[in-house]
Amino acid sequence: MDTSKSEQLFKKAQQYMPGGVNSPVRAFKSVGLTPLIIKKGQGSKLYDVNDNEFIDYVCSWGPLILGHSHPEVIDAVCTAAREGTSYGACCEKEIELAQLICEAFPAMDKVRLVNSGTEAAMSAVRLARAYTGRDKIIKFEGCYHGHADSFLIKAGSGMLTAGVPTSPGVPKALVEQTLVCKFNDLDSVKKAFMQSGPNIAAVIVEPIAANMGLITPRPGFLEGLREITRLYGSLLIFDEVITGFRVCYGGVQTLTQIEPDLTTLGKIIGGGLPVGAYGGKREIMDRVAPEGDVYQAGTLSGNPLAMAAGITSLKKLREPEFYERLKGMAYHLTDRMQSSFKAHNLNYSINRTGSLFSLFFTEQEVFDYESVLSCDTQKYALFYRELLQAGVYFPPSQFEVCFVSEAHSLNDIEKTAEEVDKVLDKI
Ligand code: KE4
Repeated sequence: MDTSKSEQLFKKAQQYMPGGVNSPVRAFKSVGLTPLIIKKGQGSKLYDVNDNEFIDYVCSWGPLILGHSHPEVIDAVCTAAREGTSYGACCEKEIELAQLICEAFPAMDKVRLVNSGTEAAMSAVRLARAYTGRDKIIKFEGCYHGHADSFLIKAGSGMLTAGVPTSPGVPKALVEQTLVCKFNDLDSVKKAFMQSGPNIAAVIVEPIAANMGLITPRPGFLEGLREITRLYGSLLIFDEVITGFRVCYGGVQTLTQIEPDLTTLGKIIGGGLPVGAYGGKREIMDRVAPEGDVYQAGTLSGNPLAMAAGITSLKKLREPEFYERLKGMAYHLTDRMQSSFKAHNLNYSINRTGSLFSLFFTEQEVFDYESVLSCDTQKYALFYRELLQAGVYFPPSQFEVCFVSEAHSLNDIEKTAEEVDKVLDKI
């Protein structure tokens, strides 16, 4: 496969941007390749600057549940753009998106729109600290809530990929305010609350972890978090930046009926443009300025362009059988891959839920951070490189998840399954 143009352009990128990228996980370091420079996304496909075509399972890390350049989303963005891209003032579209989100999340009386998942999570934590008057938070090993200082401790996603789960530059005083527990291990949470309970403002959790590969909560784990936070008067924050509108027209909280105090969203609600959100019960959200005294702001928050993309996308997700169709495609593919593993006497595991899945190159059952660390990342890198050559674009990290979009056809699924089988022959 000729990727010469990507290589040339990436050299230039490295002159002007650290690592040649604007987000580390795109750097392809862990899979030992030069990143592809993408020219176009269309439906389920990505095209690089050498016009190589790939079936895309990254989908911009989750936002593109409708696939690339969905005609109705593009039309809505173009129409909005003709009326201006940002007013720095209230607009009707932000009200419409806020209403759509609150109607889809019963635990949300009110929502504040921001520009990224990081902004959403950092603002939700600030709000929880103000509301409770406490400073400490609990996060989980391998979970990722964006790059705000308080979260860069034993974090997942690009940090886990780079093997640097705790970032330099975070002041010790802040690190001490973040307690790290084990996902799917309630005892580790109980221990933290016994030690610091009265000082814990919030527990923030990805209710389905998707930044150390996909890990679903064991029965009782989320219920236990809800119970212990209530007991100690701490807030429970569900970080649904990935799972929001991905696992259903709502979130994990909709599927489990477990109501967090605050929810963070991103990705899908922006339809591919930069949007994040945090929301919850009125008595908490009314502490946010200018209603309350907890400050948070943003020049481009609620801009009409991003709102148009988000509104159009969410309305498409309300179509009957949307999520059932998506799950059907993803499960068809993962069933085929599971049988390929077996046919090659590989006891590797696949975790899946709805249109999300992860292949884990380990013989162990993967249910927490430790078991994820047993993965053979070199083997994943080899698998990745061969699959890319075959025209299938998986996430360039063992610790990210694959996404299926509405644009993925049965042909895409069959081709992917066949190419995975051939790659397993090779490696
Ligand atoms: P952003 O600031 O990247 O919009 O969102 C941060 C964030 C918050 N919470 C969860 C659960 C997330 O998954 C993310 C971001 N996800 C990663 C991929 N797993 C973004 C990809 C990247 O960093 O380039």
